[in-house]
Amino acid sequence: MSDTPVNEDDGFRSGFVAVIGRPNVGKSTLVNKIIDEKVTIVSNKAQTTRHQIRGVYNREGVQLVFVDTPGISKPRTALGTRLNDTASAAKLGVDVVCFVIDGHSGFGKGDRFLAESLDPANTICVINKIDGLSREHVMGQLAAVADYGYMEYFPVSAWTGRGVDALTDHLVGLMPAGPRWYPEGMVTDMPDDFTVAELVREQLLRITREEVPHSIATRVVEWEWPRIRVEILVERESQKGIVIGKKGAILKEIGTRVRHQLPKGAFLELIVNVDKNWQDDPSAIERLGY
Ligand SMILES: Nc1nc2c(ncn2[C@@H]2O[C@H](COP(=O)(O)OP(=O)(O)OP(=O)(O)O)[C@@H](O)[C@H]2O)c(=O)[nH]1
Ligand SMILES: [Mg+2]
Repeated sequence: MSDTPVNEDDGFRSGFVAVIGRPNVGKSTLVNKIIDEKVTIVSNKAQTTRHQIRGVYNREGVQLVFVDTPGISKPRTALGTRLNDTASAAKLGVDVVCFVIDGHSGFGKGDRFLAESLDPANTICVINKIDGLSREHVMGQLAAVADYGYMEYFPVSAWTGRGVDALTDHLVGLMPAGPRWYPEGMVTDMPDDFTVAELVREQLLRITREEVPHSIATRVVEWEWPRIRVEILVERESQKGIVIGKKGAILKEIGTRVRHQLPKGAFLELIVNVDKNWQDDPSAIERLGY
C-alpha cells in the first residue's frame, strides 16, 4: 500500500482487510458497524458501492484498515465489468479477506463462483443477516461453505451487531506488526466531495426503482463552502423526470435528507443532466472516476 505510515512505538500492529462478496450481502453495513461510523453508503439496490472505500478501525496498539468493495456479479454493462475489477483488485496486498455471504438468501451460484476465486489461507467467511434466522438455518449455511476450508467462519448480523465484536476481535488478533497508517480520529481517507456525492446517490438509490438506480451517477461540480453543487447524471430523459419528481418534489426531498448529514449551514444545490447510456461508455466511466 502506498500510504505514508506514521512511526509508532515498538509493538504496534496493523493491517488491511478487504471485504468482498456478492452485491447486497451487507458488506458496507458491516464495515460501518465495525468502524461505528458511516464511512460507506448502504441501500437495498445492487451496485451501491462503486469504489474501494477505506474505513479505519483503531484499538489500543492496533489499527485495521477495512477496504469496502463493490459487489461482484455477472457483468451486464461496462460499468459492471469495471466494478468487478475494482473489487477483485482489493484482494491483492491485503492481510485478510472477509468473504461475506447473505445468510438470508443463502449460498448461491454466484457465491460459489466467487468462493472459488478466493485463497482459503487468508480468507474469513462471514455469514451475514443472521437476524431472524433459526439456529438450524444458520447451521445449514455454515455446512454449505464448510468445505472451502477458510481460516474461520463467523455468523453475524451487521444490522443488529450480533457476532460483530467476535469477528472484530478475531481480525485484531490476526494483524501483524506494522505502522499506524492513518492518524487517530481519521475514519476514512475519501475526500469530502466524494462523500457528499455518495450521500446524494444513497438517497436516490433509496427512492428510485427498477433500472433507474443503476443509471445514476453523482459528482460534485462546484464546492465553495457553504455552497455545494452536485450533478446527478441519468441515462435517459424519462429518468430525469423521475429523479426531479412532480414540481421538483423528489429533488427537494433528497436535498433535505442529505443536508441533515452535512455540517450546519451547508447549501446544497442539485442539478440533473442526461448522459446517454454512460454505463456502457468506457470514457464516461473513466470521467466519472469509476
Ligand atoms: N436483515 C439484515 N439486513 C441487512 C444486514 N446487513 C445489511 N442488510 C441490508 O442489506 C442491504 C444491502 O446492504 P449493503 O451494506 O448496502 O450491501 P453491500 O454488500 O455493501 O451491497 P453492494 O455495495 O451493492 O455490493 C441493505 O438493505 C441493508 O440494510 C443484516 O445484518 N441483516
Ligand atoms: Mg456496499
